[in-house]
Amino acid sequence: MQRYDRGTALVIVDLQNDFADPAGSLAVHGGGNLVPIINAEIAMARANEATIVFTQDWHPESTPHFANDGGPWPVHCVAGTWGAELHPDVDAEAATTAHRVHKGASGEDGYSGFTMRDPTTGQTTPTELAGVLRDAAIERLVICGLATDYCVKATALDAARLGFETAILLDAMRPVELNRGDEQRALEEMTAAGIHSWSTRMR
Ligand code: VGL
Ligand code: ZN
Repeated sequence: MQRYDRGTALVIVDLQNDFADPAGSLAVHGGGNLVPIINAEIAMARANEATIVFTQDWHPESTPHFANDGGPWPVHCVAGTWGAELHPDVDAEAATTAHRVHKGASGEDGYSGFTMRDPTTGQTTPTELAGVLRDAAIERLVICGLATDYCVKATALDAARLGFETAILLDAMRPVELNRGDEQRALEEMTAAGIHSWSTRMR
């Protein structure tokens, strides 16, 4: 089965230095190993005229998302810093030409590429992602990246809710696993939402 075509988008979640580089402030174990795997997906997606989208965590210096301000996370992916850049080994053509969705720029702490959540009111607002995909007549999404139990999960659940036929690439994602079992629970939640679990080795 052909994974990519014009009606499909490859959504690469938060493949940024702070998550994917061992020196990143929220380094995900094995995150850097994903880069060559995801580059192969990018090549396949491009060869079959699929749309490619990167999401990027894009925080202000101070936000309730960060431990300094009462949140769960160390400072990471501050807009415009090294940590917020895509990993330098990401396919250069895709990194320059693919659409990028920056999330959190106004201090929102949502994890999904589709929605942002105001940390004080709890209100969610959409990002441009759904519009970008609809404008390109996308019906199917293949999602990978970092991290399985936060931004990949939130993005995939929103995608399914919005009616996209959604699959995740199990060997092209890694969990934060703040609590033991988070990865497993995330995978179960996604399966229950009708999201397909694929591997990059399936052709
Ligand atoms: C993420 C924790 C905090 C993610 C983002 O990309 O999964 N995790 N911010
Ligand atoms: Zn974040």
